[in-house]
Amino acid sequence: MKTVKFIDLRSDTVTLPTDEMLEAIKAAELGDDVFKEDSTVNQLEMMAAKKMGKEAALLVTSGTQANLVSLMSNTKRGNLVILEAESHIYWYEVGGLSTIAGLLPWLIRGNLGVLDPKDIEAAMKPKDIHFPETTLICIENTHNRYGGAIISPDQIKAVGEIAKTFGLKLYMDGARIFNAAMALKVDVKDFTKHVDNLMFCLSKGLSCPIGSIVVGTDEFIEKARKNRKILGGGMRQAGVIAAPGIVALEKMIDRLDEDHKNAKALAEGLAQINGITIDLKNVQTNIVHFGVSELLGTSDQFVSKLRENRVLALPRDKKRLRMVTHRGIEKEDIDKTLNIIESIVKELHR
Ligand code: TLP
Repeated sequence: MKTVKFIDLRSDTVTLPTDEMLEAIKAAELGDDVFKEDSTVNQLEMMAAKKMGKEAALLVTSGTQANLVSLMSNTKRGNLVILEAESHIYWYEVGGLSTIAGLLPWLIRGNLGVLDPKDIEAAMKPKDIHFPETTLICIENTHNRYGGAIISPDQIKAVGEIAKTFGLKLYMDGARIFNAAMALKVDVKDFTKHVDNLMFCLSKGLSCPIGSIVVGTDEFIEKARKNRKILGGGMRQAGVIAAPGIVALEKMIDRLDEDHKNAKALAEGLAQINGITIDLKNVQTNIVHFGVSELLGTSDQFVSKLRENRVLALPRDKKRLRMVTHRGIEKEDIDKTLNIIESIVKELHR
């Protein structure tokens, strides 16, 4: 039976591996990575560290594990961690930072995810018996809940400077950092040089089936390796995960530009449709957020309507939807999606 094709705009996590990735998995030299003997993993980790301009890297199972391992490796239990109020770590990672890492989140609202150094300064606690010790600031780039907004190298630098002033570490959830670099047409190191350590995902726009990578100093990565093991993330013949990761770093970064162009075309098309609200200047990478008017119903209802027409999206909140472009979504899928939305809107307005 032929499966019906959906235009899946829910997330770039739905991307499937390329044929070259599947071939690379077959051909990969494998070993036991807990003994550091999987040469394919070792090769990927070396490549990743070099690309990010850091000493070492560690392959982990997911973005969530990467963030948790990094939080644990940057702090001690009972520490206070400064996070942006809409951060993925705070919203979508099951509170692991508190339940597992034993950390107290201190939320600061940024401007499209960009923290103001003055707000960080104001949040700092004096050395006093009542307060936990603040040790870490986390930023997210691109910023998921702000629709893929970019934090520029200069903005990171400013946060890095205030972090240094107070003796704090700066960590970046860089799940989509290559999207940020592609959009600004700069080297990824322009961002990473201002943070102590970071993670990025292989399994999103880069199309790998599994995996994220934590990057930082040798000392930090050794701690991260131990914390990954505590979390049950020590893997054996993990070269089967690393092999597509190598293909991704070599071949999949440049094509992110296409996703950004498609996101822009989608956003511009949506802006023409009656009852849809969208802030075009906030569509900076591959994520598109848009609002639906009262007449079009709630975002859940609109998502269901889209699904009936074989377009998949996610509700961002009660009145807004999220669509994400990625490999496998072509310009013609964008045109089809816009046509479908237009006809749904016409029908609902009748
Ligand atoms: N984000 C997913 C969902 O969890 C919402 C998505 O579809 O966007 N950091 C950032 C900035 C992320 O966007 C995500 C995934 C993660 C971390 C976690 O990665 P995974 O899903 O691999 O645990």
